[in-house]
Amino acid sequence: MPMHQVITLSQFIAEEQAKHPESSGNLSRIFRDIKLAAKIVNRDVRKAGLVDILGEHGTMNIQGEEVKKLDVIANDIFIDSLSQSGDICAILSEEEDDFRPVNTQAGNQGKYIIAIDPMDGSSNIDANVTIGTIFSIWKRKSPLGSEVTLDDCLQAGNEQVAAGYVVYGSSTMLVYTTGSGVNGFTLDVSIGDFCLSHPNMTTPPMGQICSINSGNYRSFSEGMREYIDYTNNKGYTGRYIGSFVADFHRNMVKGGIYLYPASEKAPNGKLRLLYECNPMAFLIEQAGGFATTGKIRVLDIQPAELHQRIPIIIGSKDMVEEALRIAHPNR
Ligand code: P6P
Repeated sequence: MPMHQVITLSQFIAEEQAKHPESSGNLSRIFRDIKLAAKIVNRDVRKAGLVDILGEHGTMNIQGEEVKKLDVIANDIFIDSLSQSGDICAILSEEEDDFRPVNTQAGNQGKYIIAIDPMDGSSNIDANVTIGTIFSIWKRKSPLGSEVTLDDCLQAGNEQVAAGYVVYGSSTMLVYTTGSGVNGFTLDVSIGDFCLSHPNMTTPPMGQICSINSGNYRSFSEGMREYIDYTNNKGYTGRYIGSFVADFHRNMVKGGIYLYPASEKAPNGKLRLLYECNPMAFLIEQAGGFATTGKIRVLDIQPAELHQRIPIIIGSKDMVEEALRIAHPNR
C-alpha cells in the first residue's frame, strides 16, 4: 500500500481526538504508551524461542496459576510504559494482587484507571500458539489529587471509556474501541507502527464457530450440556485455541461464539471480569454482538472484587441469543 494511503494508529487517534474538541488529549497519550508497550512485547514474543523468556517463572499469581516468564515481562513492560503519562492514576493487572497507584509523586492527577491482562493465554507461550494482551480504561470517581480508592477500581463495564486488545498472531494487531465503533491496526514492522487495516469492524449476527472447552462437558449445567449437544447436531465448527484473545478475534471477524461457563473446577467461570470480560464485552457490543453471563449482561455487572471471575457467553448476537434460549431458558 503506498505510504500516502497508510493511516497509522497515532494519526487515527489524532483525527478521532479532533472530532471531540472538548477532549483533553489524555486518552491519546495513554494509547501512545499502550502502542509502545505492545511493540516491545511483540519484539519479545517474536523471539521467545531464542532467549531465556520461556518456561515457568517459578511463582504463582493470585489466580493460583503458574506464572510464565513472558507473563512477568509483559506485565513489567506495560506497567513501566503506562506509568510514564501522568494520565493514569492506577493500574490493575492479572499479575498484581492489588491495584497499583501510579504517578503518586505527581500529586495523583491522573484521570484514568487501566486494567490489563498483560499476557492472556500464557499457557500457550511454550507451544508458540497465538497469545494476547487485553486492556480496559475508565475514569476515576475520586477527586484528582486524592488517593485512588478500591471504589475507583470496582466500576461496571458500562463505565469504560476505551477497551482493546493486542493479538500476537500470524500478524500482530491492535484492536480497540472508545465507544464509536471498533477499529483494527496491523503492526508493520518495516516502519515500526500500527497501520489501520480493519476499519469499522463489525461481527456477523450469525456464524458457525463455537469455542468452548468441551473437556468440561460433564461438569456443565444440564442446560449448557443441552446447548453443546445442539451445536454438535447443528454441525457447528469447534474451534478452541486456549487463548481468549485469539478465539475472540477470529469469532469477531468470522462470526462465532465463545463460552466459558461455570463448571465444577470453575464454579464462577474462569475469565476475570475487569480485565478480560468487560473489555471484550465493550468491543463485541460496539461490533454488533453481545456478551452475557447467561443471567446478566456483562457490562451491567457491579464488580465486587478486583480479580472477580464470571461465566461468559460472548460473540455474534443471534448465536448468543440462541445459546441463552437453550442453556438458560429461565434466566
Ligand atoms: P481452559 C487463558 O488462561 C484463559 O484465561 C483464556 O485465554 C482461555 O480461553 C482459557 O483461559 C482457557 O482455559 O480451562 O479451557 O484451559
